[in-house]
Amino acid sequence: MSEQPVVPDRVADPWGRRTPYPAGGNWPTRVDEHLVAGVSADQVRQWVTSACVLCSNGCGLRIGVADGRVVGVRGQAGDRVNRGRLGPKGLYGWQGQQRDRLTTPLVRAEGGELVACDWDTAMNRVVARSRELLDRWGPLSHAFYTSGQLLLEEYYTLSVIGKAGLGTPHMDGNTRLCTATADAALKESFGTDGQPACYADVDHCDTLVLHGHNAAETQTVLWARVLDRLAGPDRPRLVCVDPRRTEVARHADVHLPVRPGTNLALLNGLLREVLHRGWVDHDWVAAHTLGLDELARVVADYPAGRVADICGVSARDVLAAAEVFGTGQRVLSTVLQGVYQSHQATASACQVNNLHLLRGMLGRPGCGVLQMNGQPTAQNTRECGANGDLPGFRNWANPRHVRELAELWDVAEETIPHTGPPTHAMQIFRYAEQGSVRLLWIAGTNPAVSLPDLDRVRRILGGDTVFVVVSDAYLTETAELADVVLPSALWGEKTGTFTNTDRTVHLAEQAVPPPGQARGDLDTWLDYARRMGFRTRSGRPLPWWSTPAEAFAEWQRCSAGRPCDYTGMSYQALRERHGIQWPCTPDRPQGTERLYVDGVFNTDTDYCEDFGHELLTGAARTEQQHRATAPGGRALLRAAHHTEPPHGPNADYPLRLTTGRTVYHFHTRTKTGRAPQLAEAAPAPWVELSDVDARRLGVVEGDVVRLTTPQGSVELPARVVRAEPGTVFVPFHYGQRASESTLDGGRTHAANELVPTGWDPVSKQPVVKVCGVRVRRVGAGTGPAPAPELGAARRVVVGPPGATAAGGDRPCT
Ligand SMILES: Nc1nc2c(c(=O)[nH]1)N[C@H]1C(S)=C(S)[C@@H](COP(=O)(O)OP(=O)(O)OC[C@H]3O[C@@H](n4cnc5c(=O)[nH]c(N)nc54)[C@H](O)[C@@H]3O)O[C@H]1N2
Ligand SMILES: Nc1nc2c(c(=O)[nH]1)N[C@H]1C(S)=C(S)[C@@H](COP(=O)(O)OP(=O)(O)OC[C@H]3O[C@@H](n4cnc5c(=O)[nH]c(N)nc54)[C@H](O)[C@@H]3O)O[C@H]1N2
Ligand code: SF4
Ligand SMILES: [Mo]
Repeated sequence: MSEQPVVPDRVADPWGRRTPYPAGGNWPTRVDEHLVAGVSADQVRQWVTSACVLCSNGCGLRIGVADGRVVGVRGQAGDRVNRGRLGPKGLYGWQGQQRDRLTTPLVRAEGGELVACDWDTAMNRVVARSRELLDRWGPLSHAFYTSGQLLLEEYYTLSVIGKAGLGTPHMDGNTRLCTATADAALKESFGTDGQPACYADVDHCDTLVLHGHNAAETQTVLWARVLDRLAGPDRPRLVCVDPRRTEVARHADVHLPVRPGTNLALLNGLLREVLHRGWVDHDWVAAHTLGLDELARVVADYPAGRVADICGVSARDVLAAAEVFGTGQRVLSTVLQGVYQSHQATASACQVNNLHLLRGMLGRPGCGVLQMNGQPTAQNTRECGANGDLPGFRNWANPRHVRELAELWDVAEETIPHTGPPTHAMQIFRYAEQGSVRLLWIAGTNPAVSLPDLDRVRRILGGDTVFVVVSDAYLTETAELADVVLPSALWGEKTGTFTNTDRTVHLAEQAVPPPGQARGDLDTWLDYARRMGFRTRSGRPLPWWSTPAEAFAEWQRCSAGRPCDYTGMSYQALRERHGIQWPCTPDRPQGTERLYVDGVFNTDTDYCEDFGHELLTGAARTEQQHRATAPGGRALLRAAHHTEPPHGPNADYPLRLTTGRTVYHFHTRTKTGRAPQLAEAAPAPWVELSDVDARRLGVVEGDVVRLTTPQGSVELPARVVRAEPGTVFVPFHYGQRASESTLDGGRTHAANELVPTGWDPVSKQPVVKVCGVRVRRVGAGTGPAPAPELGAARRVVVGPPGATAAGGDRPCT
């Protein structure tokens, strides 16, 4: 055990030194620290409580402040999530906050350019337009598209403004692109959102199954925990389902490199084996679930041979994976974007829940499902209703839930939108395109890089049908298209809470003031509400709170009695305990490690968050239909047949394009692209081609290739990797702006130039993991592709720097 900080190089080694431990042991502490050059730990005047906001792991840390500026970070030794560790983004990413910041509001001038102004000018412009539209067109003219990266207090406040002030159902987060499927699958199977398992289950499990989750690159500290178990005395078995040869795949006992878009066939096949081989806890299933007969009937059609044909893997490996899962005594499964960003996303994610339900493998140490989150605060977007849902996992179709909120907010029930489902992000953009959404407020997201079909997104945002307000800290690709840009304070410049994947809530305190006139989003939205004059029935200003602490207290009231109950927490307790898991009530102040330990689920008709959907079509079920099945606390085994991806490969576009992440960058790189260590580690985009496809196309490492889909085409240097043929991967991080120094002529090479619009019928999550693509060689490059030399992008061949694959290179083991 070491509590002495180590000063690591997390670019060369993203996971750091091993600290092996046995099953049931405590994950040892290892404190990682990074201070800017020239500053030593004893020069740090203040260490401020916080947690990392560069992924959903939510690693506890402290922010080092000297001379009024942030000079470094140190992992929090006592934190249950990371025990002191930080990955590359956590250690270095914050430095990007110190460059190129917006310091004044901007408004679009007569001549079309954005010009600096003061807050009054900018807010007056927003409020004048907002009033005019409300008077003439009503609340449906307004939409909000926000984030999974703001703070709980901000989401809750926005949610109240949107639902009780304006009364618009058009509110969503970029969580729609991120974890809408986690949310949907948890509701379908268990009745409400809420993560059943927790990270401590890594300590106890004997088997791990990662579905479409490149944890090694996307939750590096979670992966370090797994590596420490793999290196310890009771090594758990590991199954990896991922088309690419990721770091996870390299460590796996069984790697299933499924074709993108075929998860459901595989999962149905695994379920069939589990049933067939009798790896089922029949008593538990009878007592705690509904729907076994239907599930058994559907999955009977997926023998291993058929699954192998659909997924492009060997039947032997399918059976081997089923056996590992079926014979494990403590199995932990994780699910992420390889499943969520696909056309049958919710149906597939539900099958992972089903695998665990069949084996009664939930709610015990080492047993459970992590329907992962991606963004640091995505859980709060969902629980506060900034994704359009009603706060506290309330059900919009349940009149009693609507009444509770109307009483809490002191507004008329009719004000709160509840006559239909909330409007999902892609539909909001469609309404903006058609002209019925006339004011679109975008905060904490960069859709001009992250949404599918960018050409269309730019046309919508840049057109004159919709007045676009952007709250961001940088002049992003999206902000450039706005009518008004509001400069935002970032992490460390404001105070509030957020909740990670395993329900751990952290307090993130203000360490330094924001630059120039930048402001926290809470202040911006409260300012808007005040200027609009929103009131409760009794005439109080709505919202009536002003500070983060007051907003938190209001949220606690709203969460009372719901699954995400925060009533037993306080800022002080969070400061002292570095992370508390909800539900946390006055009689359970320590929080709750696992949900559903008693096998009772949140499916009671009066309590559940949703009455469920037909998984294949997305058709919603009514309260009456739900009540008729009388789930009464039992989990629901939901089934569906596999279908081919609608935009999948065809004769013109024969390969499968999939998109995703590299370890060094966060999304559209507004922070990581400005942090020197990370920017240098992955300076520009590339495309990964399998060695087999590369040979067929006459492509060697570093050659420039053109990728074409019906949406568009981009040219990128090729990284040749060892992988099953047929799949092509492009990182989605690289838009136009954050790559100033590295891209030719400012052209965008964003993956989303290529990706068509489409979404899962239940969660409405856009499909960005599979579409058909054509690849052609354009010419020789200038050396190896600018891709990392580790993780899934690792080269098949290595040579001296600057060398191409031809001549003298040796195979990489
Ligand atoms: N370094 C880094 N870390 C991050 C982020 C980041 O931008 N950078 N973002 C955070 C966020 S918001 C998110 S949502 C998470 C995402 O974390 P992940 O989901 O782990 O990341 P992705 O790279 O999007 O996709 C994971 C894997 O899905 C695989 N895949 C593609 N198609 C399929 C398929 O059909 N089936 C299966 N089984 N797998 C498939 C891809 O090959 C890829 O390796 O990462 C979080 N952490
Ligand atoms: N092709 C393809 N597309 C994808 C994905 C993929 O795998 N492939 N993944 C999808 C997923 S999972 C995600 S999560 C999205 C991410 O997509 P985006 O959300 O568009 O990506 P970010 O770069 O994180 O954008 C967040 C923005 O918020 C700003 N910001 C940060 N903190 C604050 C704050 O406190 N206040 C305000 N106002 N602004 C702030 C940042 O500067 C940045 O501009 O991309 C999605 N798009
Ligand atoms: S694993 Fe995620 S939360 Fe932890 S340091 Fe890395 S980016 Fe931050
Ligand atoms: Mo995400």
